[in-house]
Amino acid sequence: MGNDYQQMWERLNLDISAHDGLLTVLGKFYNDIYLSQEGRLKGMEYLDFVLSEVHGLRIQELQEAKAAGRKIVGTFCIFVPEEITLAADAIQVGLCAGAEIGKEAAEQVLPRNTCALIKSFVGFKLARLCPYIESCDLVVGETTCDGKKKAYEIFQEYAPLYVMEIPQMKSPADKALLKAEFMRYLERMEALSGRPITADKLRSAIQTVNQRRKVLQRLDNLRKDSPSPISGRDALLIHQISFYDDPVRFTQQISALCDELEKRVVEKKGVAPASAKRIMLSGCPMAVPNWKLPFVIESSGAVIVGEESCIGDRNIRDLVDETGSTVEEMVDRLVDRYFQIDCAVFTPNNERLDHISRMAKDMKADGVIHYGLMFCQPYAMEAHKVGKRLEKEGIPLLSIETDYSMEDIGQLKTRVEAFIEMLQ
Ligand code: BJ8
Repeated sequence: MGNDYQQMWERLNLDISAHDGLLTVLGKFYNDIYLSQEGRLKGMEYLDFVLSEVHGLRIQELQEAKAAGRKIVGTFCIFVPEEITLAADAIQVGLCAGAEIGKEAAEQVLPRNTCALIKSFVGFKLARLCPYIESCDLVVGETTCDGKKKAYEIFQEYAPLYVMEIPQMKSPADKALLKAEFMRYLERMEALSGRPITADKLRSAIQTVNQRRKVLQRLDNLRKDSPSPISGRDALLIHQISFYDDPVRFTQQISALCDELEKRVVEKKGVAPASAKRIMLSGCPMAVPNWKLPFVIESSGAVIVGEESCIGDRNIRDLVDETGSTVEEMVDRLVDRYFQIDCAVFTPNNERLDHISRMAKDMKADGVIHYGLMFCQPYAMEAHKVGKRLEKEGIPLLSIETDYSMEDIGQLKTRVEAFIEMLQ
């Protein structure tokens, strides 16, 4: 990246020297954690390219789309229905960030005991580090955890924010609330884009997003095989990039990568020996470039075979029924699908326990590592119930809480190595 995009970044009012610092750290991190892996799939070259251009070419594409009249919508949660965004001819991008770099700026306006994910997106905005946020015509927040919903009150002073109300329970009244909120969002998107959302457009958007989910399901299904044909780091990166890339192009590329994976499965060619312990991750989402724990796990000789997380299985598990014929019917089908999301902000949330247990068995995981971001109450509290359920099922669990700093990496490594040793 570099000079070619300098003018674009200046136009977006980024802090150029801080942004250069971010790209340098990101590049080094990527080299150490990704490019150092051996025997990677040829198809990963596309992901390497997208990541190397994540603040370059993709931002340029967004700028070109804006110039052609399309709107850019940023989100922080998988509850925001991308189908409605796409049906308004807008582009949706994920804004969750996984780096510590804006922390100081964030702590000027947020309490220090706020989870790293929230601090990161607020910090990226305040420190002028994120070309995605700066490209957005609308940023959609949601009433999920308390940290996020209160942070949006501050964030809206700096960005064009819209807040979607997400229920916290799963009664029929909650479902009706979600539908009302999806209809309100649909109207907001029509107003933003100046284009009506027709049944044809919504149907086509539903198909596009379903296709992307299906290809990611195919990827994760192939990880059930032993030896695992792809590293957990690479699979996580694919899930992460699904939040930034053009959905149609991404689906084509990952489909080709899955063809390659299928061959590996037939040849029994794995990224680690069949004896390597298989670990499933469960818990908070890991946004780019939060690769710390996956790196610790895989550099300790284990392989990650699944992510029970919003950047992972929770985002792709359910498809939208494509049979609706009117806009309202299709919104009902969307609500049916999104209402199944088992985020820890819901109470009770026992479906998640069932999913974790089923997924661990499907993926033939030897153990589960529950990943919580420090100060994330919903997932920290739920870790207790996850522990009890897995104990009953005889599945070993290690529960970890961490943030985006590198200070605890030695301690994490010791705990993870001891856990893997215990699985032998
Ligand atoms: S549907 S998981 S994307 S809310 S880690 S900010 S919960 S304090 S990210 Fe999430 Fe939607 Fe749920 Fe998924 Fe709060 Fe916890 Fe921080 Fe979190």
